Amino acid sequence: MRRRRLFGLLLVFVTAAATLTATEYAAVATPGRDLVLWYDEPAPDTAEGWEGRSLPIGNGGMGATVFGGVTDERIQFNEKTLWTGGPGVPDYNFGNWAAPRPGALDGIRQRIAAEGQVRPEDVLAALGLPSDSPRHRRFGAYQSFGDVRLSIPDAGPVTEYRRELDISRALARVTYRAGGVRYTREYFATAPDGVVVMRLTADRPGRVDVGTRIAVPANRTSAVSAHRGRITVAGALNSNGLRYEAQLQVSADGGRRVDNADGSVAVTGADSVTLVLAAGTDYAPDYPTYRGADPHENVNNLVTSASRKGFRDLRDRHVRDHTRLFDRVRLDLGGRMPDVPTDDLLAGYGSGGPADRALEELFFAYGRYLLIGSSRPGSLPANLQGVWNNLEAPPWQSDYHLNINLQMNYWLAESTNLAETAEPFFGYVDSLREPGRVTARQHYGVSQGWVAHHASNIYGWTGAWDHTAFFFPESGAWLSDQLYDHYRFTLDKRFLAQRAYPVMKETAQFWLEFLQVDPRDGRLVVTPSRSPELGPATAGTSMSQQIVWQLFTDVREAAGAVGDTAFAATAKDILARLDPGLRVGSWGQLQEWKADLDSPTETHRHVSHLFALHPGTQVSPRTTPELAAAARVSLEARTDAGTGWSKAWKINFWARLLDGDRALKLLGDQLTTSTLPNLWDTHPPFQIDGNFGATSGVTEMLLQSHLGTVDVLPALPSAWQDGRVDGLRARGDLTVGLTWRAGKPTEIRLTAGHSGEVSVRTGMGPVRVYRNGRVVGHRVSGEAITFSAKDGASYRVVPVT
Ligand code: FUC
Repeated sequence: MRRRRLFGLLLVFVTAAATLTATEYAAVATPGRDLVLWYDEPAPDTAEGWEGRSLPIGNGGMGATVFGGVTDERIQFNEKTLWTGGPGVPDYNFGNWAAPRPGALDGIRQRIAAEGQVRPEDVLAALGLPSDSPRHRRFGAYQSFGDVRLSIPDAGPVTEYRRELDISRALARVTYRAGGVRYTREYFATAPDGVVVMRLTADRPGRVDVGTRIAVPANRTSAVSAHRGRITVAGALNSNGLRYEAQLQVSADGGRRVDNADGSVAVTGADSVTLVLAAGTDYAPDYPTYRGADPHENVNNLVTSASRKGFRDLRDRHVRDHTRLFDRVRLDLGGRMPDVPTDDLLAGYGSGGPADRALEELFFAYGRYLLIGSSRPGSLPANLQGVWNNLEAPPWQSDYHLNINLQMNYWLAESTNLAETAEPFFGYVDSLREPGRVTARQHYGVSQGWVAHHASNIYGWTGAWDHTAFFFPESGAWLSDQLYDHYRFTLDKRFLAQRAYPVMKETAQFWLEFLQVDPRDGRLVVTPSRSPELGPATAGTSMSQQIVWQLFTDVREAAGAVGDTAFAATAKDILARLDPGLRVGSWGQLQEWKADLDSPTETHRHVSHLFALHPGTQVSPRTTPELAAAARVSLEARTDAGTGWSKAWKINFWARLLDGDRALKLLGDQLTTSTLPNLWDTHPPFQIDGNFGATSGVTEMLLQSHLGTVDVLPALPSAWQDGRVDGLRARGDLTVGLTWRAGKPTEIRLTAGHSGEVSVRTGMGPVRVYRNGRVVGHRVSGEAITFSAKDGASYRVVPVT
């Protein structure tokens, strides 16, 4: 409530006087007050309780989920590198054959040229991929590390129970009264110290009693010990011999601590107890062995040095680190957070009132929270479940699906000002090149470049699976293009020259050889190609062409920027001959295939042929209205139904179609039908891409820049009449804040990281541009204005009233 009043005050400031600086805004707005998920009961200690009700904390490499049981507390935890499969499995093959089989696709290509299409099974048979049964034995799966279990004596009936997750500070808390004592537990996963920290306190001295142990799944060897309050569990996975170790330091303030022979530690009569947990494996991201040092020393050092720091110091360092990222963006849609638990808030969504807006703000911010928690430099990227998995055989191995899911995980990274979180993603894409070169030769006889298919693990799996749905050699092109987008957002030439361009060029080299001339029209096409995960194998499937078009368009631009003129010319030549994958079909739809095969009743969750609309740049109502209209027809036909990530993608599509009301409708559908009580997205089951995709979608509603112009409030829903957002990023190294009233922007705040021309579609009519209170000249062209920005300077654009 207080926040709303302060925000009202803020709006008065903004409209009456000049803009506030970020610091002034932070001082009056007390952001974060509403950014709390809370519940009045523990999460049940069941699979459903984990999935739908436990509360996630993470530091990128490690994740943990808090159940909050009063007498039996479970903190399930993960570390990203604990995977079965890979080189430790005797006949690990990276998804390749023992011997190269170039020319494997020749017959299929000839048949497609003659007959137009073949069954996906035929492609699979031609490739003759070795089976990976039983159940992805070689590919492996991400593993639960284990559970920290706390046993707490029953202190009598519990009142005032509250379990919460403050996402603005990345702190989880459980508090309740029992037997006249208020008990509080705090939990956080800290990136600067590399550990998970928990503390139990009571408001009366000597009242903390707790038994502590670590339990690990049965699919590994394990030796457990407790010595001076340090629990150590170590062993190796049965699947692949990957060594693992977890240590938990139990430190009591007062009371008595006992190390038990079974590896548990008990504390009685303490004022408080602090627990510090670290975990690791001997995984290393190095092809082809993927093994490094035994985890013991690192885990031991992390726990020892964090335990020395003390709880408050650890918490301060953690909150500083988290808020440095999290506080960069603030969104206010006019929400008013009611005083109800988050599961009730979610269940009550749809009234259209300020509680809906509050949930939308929270859900938007939660996507950023989850990305900060599951993707930090020095670790692997966020997988299908971020970093959180409670199973030995998780859905889809909790892997890296590359035919939309991993890409979607990072759609929000640049636009919501969390570029650092994409570092593990960039590193991962880069790491696929080495194994991917072998696969390019093995599967296709392609001598240059690399390829990956629809899914990968942490052990360089770049071959295709022995399953028809999974032929998707375009994944590398799609992934590489997100490295280029980092350059477009930051204009970081060094990143372009040293990181993005080498990956993009090598990806393009694969396509130089893989593309074939379609004998029917002489255009370059991908053959065989499929629309993920639907329909026959054909030549020139729309998504394949659009992805390759985007890659060569961006490679051409990038080659120009780094001075590789020869390759820029090659890319130009390919683009002149490439089928762009854009056709309007018989019922007005954007065709999914080169031939008009689309069924108007097909409602498949993948809407792959709209890649050109989002995340691609080929189709837009601003530049290609007829194609955009056709995209709309296709999207309508697919309906608003879909799994979690599918709805999230549709938010982005509708935003790119500039239809804010429909985008909000999809966001509402996602909240009501694809979101669990802990606000995790559910496919079903839990899959984190939908969280990330939704946050990206909300951002696309407020700000777009993919066409080179800063497009302000391009898809503002009529329900979001008044609002404010700060700290979003636009391509061109711009940080953008917006204020709007009655559905119209009233102020645009831009800070330029580079000097240069800035174009803004203001949506304001005649405007003035100010820098430090002085008017800056601008040109008007159509609905956009252009002015010259200076590196480091801030600008304010307001309507002329
Ligand atoms: C793709 C999707 C599925 C699922 C899986 C992890 O294959 O088609 O729906 O999301 O990834």
